[in-house]
Amino acid sequence: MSIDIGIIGLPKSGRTTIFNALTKGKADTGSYHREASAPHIGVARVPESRLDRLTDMLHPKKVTPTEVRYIDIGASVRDLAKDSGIGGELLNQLSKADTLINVVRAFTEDSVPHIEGSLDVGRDVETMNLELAFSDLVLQERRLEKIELSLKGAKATERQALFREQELLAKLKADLEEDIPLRGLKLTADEAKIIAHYQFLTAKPLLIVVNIGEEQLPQASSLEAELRGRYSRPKCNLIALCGELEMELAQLEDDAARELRAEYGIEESGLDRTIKLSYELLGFISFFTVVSDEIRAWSVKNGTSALKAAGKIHSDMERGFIRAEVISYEDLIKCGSLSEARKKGLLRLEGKNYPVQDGDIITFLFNV
Ligand SMILES: Nc1nc2c(ncn2[C@@H]2O[C@H](COP(=O)(O)OP(=O)(O)OP(=O)(O)O)[C@@H](O)[C@H]2O)c(=O)[nH]1
Ligand SMILES: [Mg+2]
Repeated sequence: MSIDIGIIGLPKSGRTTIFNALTKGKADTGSYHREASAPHIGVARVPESRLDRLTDMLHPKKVTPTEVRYIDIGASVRDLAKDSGIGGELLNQLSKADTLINVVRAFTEDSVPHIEGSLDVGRDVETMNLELAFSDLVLQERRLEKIELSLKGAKATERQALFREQELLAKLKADLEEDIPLRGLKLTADEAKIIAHYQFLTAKPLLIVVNIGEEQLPQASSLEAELRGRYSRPKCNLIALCGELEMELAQLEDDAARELRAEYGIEESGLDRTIKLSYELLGFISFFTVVSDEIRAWSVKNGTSALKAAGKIHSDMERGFIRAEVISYEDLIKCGSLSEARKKGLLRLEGKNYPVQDGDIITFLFNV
């Protein structure tokens, strides 16, 4: 399973630079006319220091981290929403993303002017929010028209469901028109189910990545704190980083990157923070499995039961689930090995309803 993150933002905000940094890629930046039909897609491992530590301790033959897939669509969401051809296809890809990153430009570069002619983080955040809302409104209106048509010929049994959907869509539309993104709404489980397949863009968690220039790095944390105070919302957070420097760092070996980061006074890689915050927004946690010389990291939503977690690995494991043998990451590190942990009685047996905890090391016992 991989997690999909869609990268959006205004032109020349540094989207492709940040995509390259995140994926250690080398996609062309600064290209003025790119084929709208060819988004950049790249895969990166989710940085997970606990996985590294477990690897050092258990010396497995194989280590499998979780993966994240980044998509830099390189086009305006508003334009895509109007287009039903190639644009529709691109929008479709964006709709499949689990979460979005909005790159907002704060760097100055005279050779590449900002498309609006000036820098204004607040204005650009708002512009993207409007583009996302616009796209959702187009979808809602199309669906509402279809419902009207279907209602004409619908049987009594179908009408109920159509009315419920109509009512809900009208409510969401009114909220959007009041500038309330769907991600901030408290929906009932029933409502969430009705709209899940629309994959509305404003329903997705959003991380605003403010792309600062190198000269702003000394003030990066205070700037970030200030902007976060202003623009963070439910399921919407903000981070400030220098895309260009992060791209350079991403091409270096770990040690060299650490040294350079220290020179700039950057404590933690901006990329690691980006993915961590995206995970937080999604409410994702990690658990680990150790099976025949392979250590593997898995991502699930916080609150996932042991049974469903087993199903992530293999449907047989869910079907034939017996028990889960669980130890917390901290306990395993203290013991130094699984056999030592077993001797000390620290391996717990948990049933199918056990809510998996972040950092759990789990062995599933199953029977097929
Ligand atoms: N000085 C400076 N320049 C940057 C920074 N980030 C990006 N740039 C430059 O800004 C230009 C645009 O960057 P891209 O990453 O291509 O931005 P984009 O949003 O993908 O742009 P388009 O897809 O072409 O609209 C490039 O020339 C980058 O080198 C930065 O942090 N500082
Ligand atoms: Mg680009």
